[in-house]
Amino acid sequence: MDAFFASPEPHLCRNLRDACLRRTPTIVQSSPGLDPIVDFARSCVRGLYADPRTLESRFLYDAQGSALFEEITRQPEYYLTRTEAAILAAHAAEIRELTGPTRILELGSGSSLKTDHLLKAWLERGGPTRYYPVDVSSAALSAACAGIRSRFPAVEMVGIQCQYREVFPLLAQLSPVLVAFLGSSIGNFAPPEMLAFVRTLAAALRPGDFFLLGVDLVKERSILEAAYNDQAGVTARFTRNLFVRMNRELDAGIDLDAIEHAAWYRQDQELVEISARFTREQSFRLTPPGRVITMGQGDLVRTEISRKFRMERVIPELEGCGFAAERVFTDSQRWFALLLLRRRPLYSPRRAGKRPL
Ligand code: AVI
Repeated sequence: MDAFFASPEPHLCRNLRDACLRRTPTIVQSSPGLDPIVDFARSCVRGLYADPRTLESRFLYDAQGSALFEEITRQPEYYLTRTEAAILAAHAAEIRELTGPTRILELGSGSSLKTDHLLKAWLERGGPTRYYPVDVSSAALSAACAGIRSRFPAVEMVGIQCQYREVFPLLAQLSPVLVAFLGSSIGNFAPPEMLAFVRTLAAALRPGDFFLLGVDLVKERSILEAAYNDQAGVTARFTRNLFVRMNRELDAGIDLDAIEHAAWYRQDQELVEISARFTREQSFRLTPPGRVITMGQGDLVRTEISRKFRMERVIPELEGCGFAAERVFTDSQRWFALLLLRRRPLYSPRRAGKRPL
């Protein structure tokens, strides 16, 4: 397979190169940087002292959180996953037609189930199909790799356990590549973060490479609020799991019975805001660094935002970051869209006279 890789992430590169040379489905991890517990503790302290109180949503995806998220995707109210999967099923062959025989790298791959449609379309056209799922959760990644191994033994695959950005330095060497970022995970970024992410991705790709992006579209409040307040209470368990994790990893001793899930649509910002509400006053301490945090009755801690998009706004934004929209695929209700974007050449005629990207 691919015998290359050298980048600012030497540990990741070396492991990835070795994995590719061995031609075995392997999981490689990013370099051990900050201790994950210290990272989590610092982020929690920073977020719980901030105004408004906010926790970083990346910490929702420990092994339990990733499993709960998979359960969310199967809830009848959570239309996102099945709508996107149907779009992929209908258009994967056309996507393969448009991209040609690229490698596929999937950011935040989770269970990788929807990716089956892409892998099938790639395999059907013959030639090697190379797939690189990237996820922060090693449990989710191992399960996804095992599943793909059994469903698609012909796929050459290397799972990469790291945060999204850590993999960017490798992208140029994976070219020609299609980077898939599905499920509207981009909606979990605040607007400036999203733009920074897309710009960095564009800068890391070679001109002509592809970005397949799933975005959830603005729709009626009742549909959105139902999706984030499922009857079975799985989303509530997902939110509460962040505090379960604080108890387990940071010895916080939080009374979990005094935490309820709250999610509502903020039309002014076109996003679903997801929070944990403390129903009783309580104080707790996170170890390390051992600071006391006091929450009053009714206090909210925001755990996620989930932005909803309008095509007429998001496409120009993405184009301004260095991509050209090649094709937009959507469902009959226009609830969800899959955007196939292409990294523009560094000097494109469209930008003649403007600052080069
Ligand atoms: C991962 N992400 C796209 C989900 C969403 O819909 O924003 C996370 C989620 N949180 C609660 N339900 C789903």
